[in-house]
Amino acid sequence: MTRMSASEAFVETLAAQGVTHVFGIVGSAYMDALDLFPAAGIRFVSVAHEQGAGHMADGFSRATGRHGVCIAQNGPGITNFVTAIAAAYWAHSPVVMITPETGSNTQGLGGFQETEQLPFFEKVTKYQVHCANQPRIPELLSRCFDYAMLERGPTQFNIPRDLFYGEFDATIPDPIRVERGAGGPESLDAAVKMLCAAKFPVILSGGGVVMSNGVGEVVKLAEYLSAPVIDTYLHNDSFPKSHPLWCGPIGYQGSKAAMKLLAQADLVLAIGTRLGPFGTLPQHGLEYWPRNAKLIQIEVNARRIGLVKQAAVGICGDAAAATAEIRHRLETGNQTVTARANASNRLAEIKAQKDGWESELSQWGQADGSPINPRRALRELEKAMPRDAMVTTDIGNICSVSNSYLRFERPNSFFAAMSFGNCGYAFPTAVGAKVAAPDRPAIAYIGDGAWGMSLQETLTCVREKIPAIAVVFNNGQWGAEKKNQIDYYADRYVGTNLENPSFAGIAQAMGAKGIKADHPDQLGDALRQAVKNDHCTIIEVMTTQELGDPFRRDALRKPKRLLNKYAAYSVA
Ligand SMILES: Cc1ncc(C[n+]2csc(CCOP(=O)(O)OP(=O)(O)O)c2C)c(N)n1
Ligand SMILES: [Mg+2]
Repeated sequence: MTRMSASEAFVETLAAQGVTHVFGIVGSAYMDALDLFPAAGIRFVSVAHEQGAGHMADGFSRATGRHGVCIAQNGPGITNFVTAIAAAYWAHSPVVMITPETGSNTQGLGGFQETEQLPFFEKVTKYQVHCANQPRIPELLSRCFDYAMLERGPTQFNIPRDLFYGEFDATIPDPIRVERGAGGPESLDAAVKMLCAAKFPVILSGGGVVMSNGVGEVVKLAEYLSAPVIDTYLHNDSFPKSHPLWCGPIGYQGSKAAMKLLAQADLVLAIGTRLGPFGTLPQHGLEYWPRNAKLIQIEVNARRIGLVKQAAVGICGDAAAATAEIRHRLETGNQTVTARANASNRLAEIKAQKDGWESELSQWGQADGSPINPRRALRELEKAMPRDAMVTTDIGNICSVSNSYLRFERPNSFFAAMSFGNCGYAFPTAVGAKVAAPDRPAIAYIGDGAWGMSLQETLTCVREKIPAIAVVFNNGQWGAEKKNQIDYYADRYVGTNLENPSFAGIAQAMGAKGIKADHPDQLGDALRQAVKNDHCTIIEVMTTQELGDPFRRDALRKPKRLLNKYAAYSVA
C-alpha cells in the first residue's frame, strides 16, 4: 500500500490500464485529477462537444482494440455523452466513460449542474458503478476497464466531485484480461460433422472476427473449404478484399455477389456475429437469406446464439480460437470433407458473381457531369483510397450507398455508425481513430445534414493538430429521409431540403483546409491531396440529388388518412 491523494490514485489507475489519451471538455469537477494527466503520461484531447469526445473514444478503441476513455463536467457535460455512448454500445466498443457527479455534500439539494447520472446510461452500458468510498477508487475504476473489455461495451465510473480530494493508502490493481477458448467440445464436433457434409458452405465473417484478431484464421479455414466469405453488414474489414474468396458485405446497399452466393448455401458458418436483423434484410429485391440452409453460429456471448436466426449448432467461444479449432479438427480428422471435392464449381461461381456485380458497379459509376453523381463520386474516392486508410461512415443515403464501394485489406479499418445509426457519428469517430493511429489516413464520409451536427469538431482537429479528413457529400437535403417522402408521401417535402453555406469556406475559416469538388475529375486529386496534408482537410463534394434505395422499406407503410381535412394526404 502506498499513501496517495485521490487524484493520484485515479490517474495511476488510468496509467496502469494503459490509458494514453482521454477525450473530453475541461471542467472544475475533475480539475484536480486533470492537472496530473501530463505527468501520468496521458494526453487530454480537448474537444468541441462532449458527444464528439464519446465518439472519439469509440473511434480510438475501434482503431486499436484498446479502451477509449472520455470524461466531462458533471451535469450537462455528462448528458452530452448519451448519444455517443449509445452508439459505442451498439458498436461493441470498450469505452470507459468517467462521470464526475455533483458533490456528495449537496447531492439531492438541486444545486449547480446536478442530475442523477446513472439512469441515463443504464441501457447503453455493460457496467456502471457509483464510487461512494474514496479508497475504492482504484478498485472500482479498474473494474470499469476490465468489464468494458470482457463484455465489449461501454462502462461508467460515476464519482462525486468532492471525492477527488483527500488521501488514502492504495494499491493499484493490475488489469484483468480473460482469455477465451474455442467453445464446448460437443458443439465443435457437431459443427465439424455438419461442415464435412456441406456441399456449398458459405462463411459469414462478422465484427467478432475483427475483435478477436481472427481474420487470418478465417482466411485459412475459407481456403481449406474453398468457401466464399461474406462480410456481415458494416463489417467490410473482416476479410481482405484482394482475396479470391472475398465476396463483400450483405445488408443494406451491400454486394449483390455476396447475396447471390449466400442464397445458394446449404450451410452457413457465421463467425463472430449476432446476425443483426437490419443487416440481413432483403436488398436489391433479393430475398437472399438461405432459409433451408443449416446455420452454425460462433458467438462469444451465449445470449446472442440463435437470437435472430435459428442456429443448428451454436458455439460459445472466441471467434479466432473457434475457427482455428474447427480447421484443426477438419484437417486432422479422417472424415471426407465434401466441399474439398467440389471446390472448382464453387470457385467458378464466386468469380462469375463477383465479375457480374463489379461490372454493374462500374456501369453505375460512369455518370459524368457537374454536380457529381453520388455513385460516381464514391467510385472515384474508392479508386484514390490509400491502402491503409481507416474509413468511418455516417448515416445517410450516400453514406449507405458507399457500403458497395468500401473494401479493405486489413482489419480495424472500417468504422461505420453501427446499429444505433446516429447522424453525426462519422467525423468525431475518424478523429479518435486518427489520434489512435496517426500513421494511417482517417477519412470520414458524411452527408451535408449530418455535417451540421459534427462540423464543430473541425475546431478540435485544428486546435489539437489532428489531420483527420472529412468528405462531405453536399446534396442540399436530408436525403435518406427525403427518399421516404418521395416513395411514400407524394414528394411532399417537410423538413428535408437544406440550404447550405460553403462548407469548404467554413473549414478554411476554422483554420482547416477546405477543398470543393464539383466535377468527378477533381475527386481523386482532392483525396490524395488531403492525405498528404498534415492539416485537417474538409472535402466538400457537390453532388446531384439522386438517391439510392431507402433505409427502412421494411418499416414504412403507404399513408392512410381518415379525416376529410387530410384526405389529400392519402395515397390511393
Ligand atoms: C441523430 C439523428 N437524427 C436523425 C436521424 C434520422 N436520419 C437518418 S438519415 C437522415 C438524413 C441524412 O442526411 P445527410 O446527412 O444529408 O445525408 P444524405 O442522406 O443526404 O446522403 C436523417 C435525418 C438519425 N439517424 N440520427
Ligand atoms: Mg444530404
